[in-house]
Amino acid sequence: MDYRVYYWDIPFRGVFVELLLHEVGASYQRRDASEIYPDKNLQIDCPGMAPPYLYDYGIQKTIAQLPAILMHLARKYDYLPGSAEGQALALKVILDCGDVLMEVTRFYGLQMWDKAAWQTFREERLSRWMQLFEKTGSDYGLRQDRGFLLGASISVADIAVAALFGTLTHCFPTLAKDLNRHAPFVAALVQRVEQRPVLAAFLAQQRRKYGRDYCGGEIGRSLQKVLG
Ligand SMILES: N[C@@H](CCC(=O)N[C@@H](CS)C(=O)NCC(=O)O)C(=O)O
Repeated sequence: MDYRVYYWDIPFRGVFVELLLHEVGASYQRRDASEIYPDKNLQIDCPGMAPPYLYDYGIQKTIAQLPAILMHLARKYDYLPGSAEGQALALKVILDCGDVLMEVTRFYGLQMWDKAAWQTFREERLSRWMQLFEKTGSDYGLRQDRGFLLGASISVADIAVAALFGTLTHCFPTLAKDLNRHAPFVAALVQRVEQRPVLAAFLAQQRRKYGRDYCGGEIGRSLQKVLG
């Protein structure tokens, strides 16, 4: 066994970690986040405020913060571009994904969505986020039928973008047309990544288990209400 992943029974942030682990062929056991959060938060290495957590058997340490987990795995399995610039950009893409998650959930449910607020967000910010990923991909050679977000080979950025937009459009199918309109190359990339055999098998099994559940709590219900 290579890793343990601690997360809730939802895809949201956990799917980023699990997709990358499947992509690189690492073995892991999924554990409920409540085994660490909140009571044992301070007992892990570099205490993390909230899940996901990754326990790495190789170093016998637990890592928190999704971007740190993805960068750790990406470095280990050579899923980063070679140049310093490319590596900074990969981290930037991961952080962008995290920002989108925060915005979609209104900073973890600080406020609930209503139809008007959602519509404004969808038209003004979500569309811009999509265009921004599309611009990055286009700049690095992504096309409708080929390529990756940051160059000629797959990197952690492709996995992150698939985890973000693949999950969003699966859970809220109406958003597929937004992605196709604002980021057609990214939409095609997400499909190509999701169709990689090892990822397709994992996603099929996860989607059977969770259905269209995206994130938890009241904000999850609020999203379903405006988008369902
Ligand atoms: N910045 C952290 C955010 C972690 C986070 O917000 N986790 C959520 C689930 S996705 C949670 O369980 N939050 C509970 C809390 O913050 O108390 C990361 O990227 O890993």
